[in-house]
Amino acid sequence: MDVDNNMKNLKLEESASMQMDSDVTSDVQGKGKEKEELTETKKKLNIEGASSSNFKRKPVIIIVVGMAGSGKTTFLHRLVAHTHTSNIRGYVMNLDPAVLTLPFGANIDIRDTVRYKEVMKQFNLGPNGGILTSLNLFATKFDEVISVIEKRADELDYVLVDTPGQIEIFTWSASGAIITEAFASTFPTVVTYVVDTPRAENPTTFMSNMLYACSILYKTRLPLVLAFNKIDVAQHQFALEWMEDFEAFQAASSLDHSYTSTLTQSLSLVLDEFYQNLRSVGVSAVSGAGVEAFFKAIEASAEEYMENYKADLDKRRAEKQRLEEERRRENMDKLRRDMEKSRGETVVLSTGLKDKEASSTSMMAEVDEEEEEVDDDYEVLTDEEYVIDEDEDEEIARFSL
Ligand SMILES: Nc1nc2c(ncn2[C@@H]2O[C@H](COP(=O)(O)OP(=O)(O)O)[C@@H](O)[C@H]2O)c(=O)[nH]1
Ligand SMILES: [Mg+2]
Repeated sequence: MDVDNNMKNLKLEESASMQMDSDVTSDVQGKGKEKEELTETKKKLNIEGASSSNFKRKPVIIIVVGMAGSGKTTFLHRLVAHTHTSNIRGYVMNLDPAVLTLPFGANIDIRDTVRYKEVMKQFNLGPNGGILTSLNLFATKFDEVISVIEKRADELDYVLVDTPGQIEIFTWSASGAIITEAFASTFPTVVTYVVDTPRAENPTTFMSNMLYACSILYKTRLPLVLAFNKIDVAQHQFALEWMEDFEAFQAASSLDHSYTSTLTQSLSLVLDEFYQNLRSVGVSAVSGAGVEAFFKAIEASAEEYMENYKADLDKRRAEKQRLEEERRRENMDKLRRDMEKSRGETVVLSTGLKDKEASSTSMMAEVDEEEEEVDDDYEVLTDEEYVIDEDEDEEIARFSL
């Protein structure tokens, strides 16, 4: 799996750094533009309205997430090595802009597109802000990434995706959601949550990992595979036991009488349902143990994706589209009524952001053209502009869902 020249041709770097260099003069401006671009990308990717007709059964996308240091990158390296020896055709994507060296050659690397240190300097950000902003910038070009993979779809079995060290940067950011949804609406997508097994021997650490994995499952609504990593150091049998039998977990956590232990015990009851919904495998990124079982779990999850998740995704999309159309129709009716009321004459619409007193009279006011131009308390919109504005608001509203 050598570095793919196709990706280089995309000139992602050029466009992203152009965006950084040009009119971004302050944080606020930068963020606004970023948001605009993300919204635009979402439109381009057609995430909301993607039809299932362009959906492909292959490659299966494996998004690897997990706490910092759990071994995501090392595990990915192991998976890449496995694909080489077993004739599996795969693509590797690195989404961690801050990683210094990668043990594998990534076909698509965020670092080829965005320079994280430059982003930190230009936007005056700390390390986490820098990683997040870099990911946002990359997400604005994600439609191009998807089309590169689409072109290669027939030649690929898997796309392995490494995510930033700090889990929340990917799992709780708008760009993480955009990237995940873009994948999931085009290919079968499975999330792999990597657990640091030796550390998870502590019941409280185990519980924080499970809660995190659970929240990712419900947020992404994608099949999830738990990869208990580092089994060369500690076997993961205890974890399987805790997941199957909450009494065993309670017994282990009751040794400690702190508040967290009581909370942890209660949570184990809640998570019972969650445990039924996933597959878990023990792996070692260092020794290579469990990799075969891992790929089997991925295959089964991809099947499950096609059977359940895909249908659910289509249903959610159709429902969202229906609601949007309804909202749009209501807005159009409102606009028509307003137009009838004004009998075709220009009216001043309130932006809702300005001085209340002024806005209360704004709808009634019939203002003369010159006055409108100088008065920046009001925004005069033509019918067409009004409709466009509504659409934009909706995009932003959907985006924050
Ligand atoms: N013993 C052992 N160490 C591992 C294994 N996987 C990763 N590590 C170590 O865990 C540390 C963090 O790994 P890394 O892949 O950078 O974690 P990431 O932040 O999740 O990408 C490194 O020192 C790795 O050598 C494993 O399976 N066994
Ligand atoms: Mg890493």
